[in-house]
Amino acid sequence: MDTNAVREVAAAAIIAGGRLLLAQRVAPPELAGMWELPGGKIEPGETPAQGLRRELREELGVDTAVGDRIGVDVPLPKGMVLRAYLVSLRDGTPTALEHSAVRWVDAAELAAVDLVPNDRAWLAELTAVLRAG
Ligand code: 9L3
Ligand code: MG
Repeated sequence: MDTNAVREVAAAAIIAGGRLLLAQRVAPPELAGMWELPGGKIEPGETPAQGLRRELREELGVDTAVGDRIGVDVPLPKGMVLRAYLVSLRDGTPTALEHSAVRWVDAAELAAVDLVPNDRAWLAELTAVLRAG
């Protein structure tokens, strides 16, 4: 078992045309139906950018470019940490391959959406980026 390394879960803030892409979780039961920034666990041997690009190919069927971090580190159970990255689309149309739906939201819609509790830590920064462009 990996006893030293902090396992990172990376989440993507994909922003285009002043809107943010959200994906609707199907599991676990307490999160099903809620919206999140797509992403997942970085595997040993992957950089966060490599792992997040892989997750976005698997979950959304898109090729992406991973940019700067945004917002705070969010502690998760079992010593994991959740981090958000600004991500741009390079190829493909985001499709819900592992979620029940995807949607694009503007700043006002983001404020009203049922976002998973972890991701609410980034609301202020996400809203600022959306309002800026
Ligand atoms: N998680 C929270 N917010 C997110 C993502 C991508 C993930 N935006 C949490 C949910 C799980 C854990 O991180 O507890 C692992 O994520 P996944 O592998 O279920 O996507
Ligand atoms: Mg995931």
